[in-house]
Amino acid sequence: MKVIEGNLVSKGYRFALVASRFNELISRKLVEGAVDCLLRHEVKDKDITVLWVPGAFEIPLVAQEAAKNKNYDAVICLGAVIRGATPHFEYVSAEVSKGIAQVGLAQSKPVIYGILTTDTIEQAIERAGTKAGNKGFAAASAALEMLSLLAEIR
Ligand code: INI
Repeated sequence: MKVIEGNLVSKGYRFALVASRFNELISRKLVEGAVDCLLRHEVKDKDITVLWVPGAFEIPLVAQEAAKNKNYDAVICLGAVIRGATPHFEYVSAEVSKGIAQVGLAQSKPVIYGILTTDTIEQAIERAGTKAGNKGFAAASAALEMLSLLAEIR
């Protein structure tokens, strides 16, 4: 049996974080969590670029530009889509999920989905550095693992 799996060791990789200003209180915490994870896995500060977009809906386009760019090995998408009184949530969350998946496949690079989709602000806060951890940290960890796994396979 042969098992191939990634580790969390960065080998000089460069990361683009694409973050949404909408629900910025939450997004900033996700960015902080992702940066914390990367720095603690010995990624250099100069190898992290944060790209702010207006809202989650705009994330896929900028993620695509970043993924196409040879200066970035992985793209980490961060934001929070929180359900409101209208169907807006459904449209934004559907598009951002589909768009991020498409970019990763089209560019053959890790494009990580660190988007919270929650019913309430409280649920988002819980996942942005309080009792349910920090989804930004987990997204950065997934990026490291995917880079290592892809390097092994390739
Ligand atoms: N953008 C978000 O990032 N989160 C949300 O919860 C959200 N809601 O619910 O409206 C949201 N809307 C803005 C959207 O992403 C676009 O920026 C806007 O529609 C302009 O295209």
